[in-house]
Amino acid sequence: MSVIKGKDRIEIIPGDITKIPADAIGNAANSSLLGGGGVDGAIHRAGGPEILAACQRIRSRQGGCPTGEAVITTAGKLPAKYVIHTVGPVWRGGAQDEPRMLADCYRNSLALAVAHGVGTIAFPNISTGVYRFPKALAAEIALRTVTDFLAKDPRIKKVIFVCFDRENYELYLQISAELFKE
Ligand code: AR6
Repeated sequence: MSVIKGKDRIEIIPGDITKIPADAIGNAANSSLLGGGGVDGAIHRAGGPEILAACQRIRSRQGGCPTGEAVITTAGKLPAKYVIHTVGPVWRGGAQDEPRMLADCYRNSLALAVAHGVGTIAFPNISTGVYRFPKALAAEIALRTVTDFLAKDPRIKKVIFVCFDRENYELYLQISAELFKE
């Protein structure tokens, strides 16, 4: 019997996550859930006001989203079905539990994806823009956390890391080659 391990279900591509027709795309949001710049701004702009309206309903229910946690909404006009909004940690030097909080973003997003029957999910490089998380460390955490999750849970069929900037794309290729070498 062949066991499909985590790494076989991971893809790394350059590009814009708003264009990806996955079941779900991740958003690097902030705890207000009211939108912002970077990938968050791009998702709200391209997906239209339905996404913000859904975020506002979540806010009135639970008052925002704490760092490391995730919430799910419609993807509005995007080709994806859902947006999973997660709040990455702001990098403050690394001694404030930032690595664990970043891993929590990926784990909690994947758990929410599974709960909604998502088969394919695309992630941006959470926290590596405005929140200044060092890109190489963030890539290693993202790849390790997702691979570990996939190895234990067969329900997610594919995770696509969508790298908007060339530096992240090259780091993901390089770090995945190191992590996954036989
Ligand atoms: N598709 C994929 N990735 C993108 C796109 C895109 N269209 N646009 C940017 N990126 P950032 P953060 C990449 O700053 O660091 C927002 O204002 C970008 O190259 O979007 O988690 C929120 O509201 C970078 O690698 O998110 C929060 O306040 C990555 O997305 C705050 O920024 C993350 O950069 C969150 O900061």
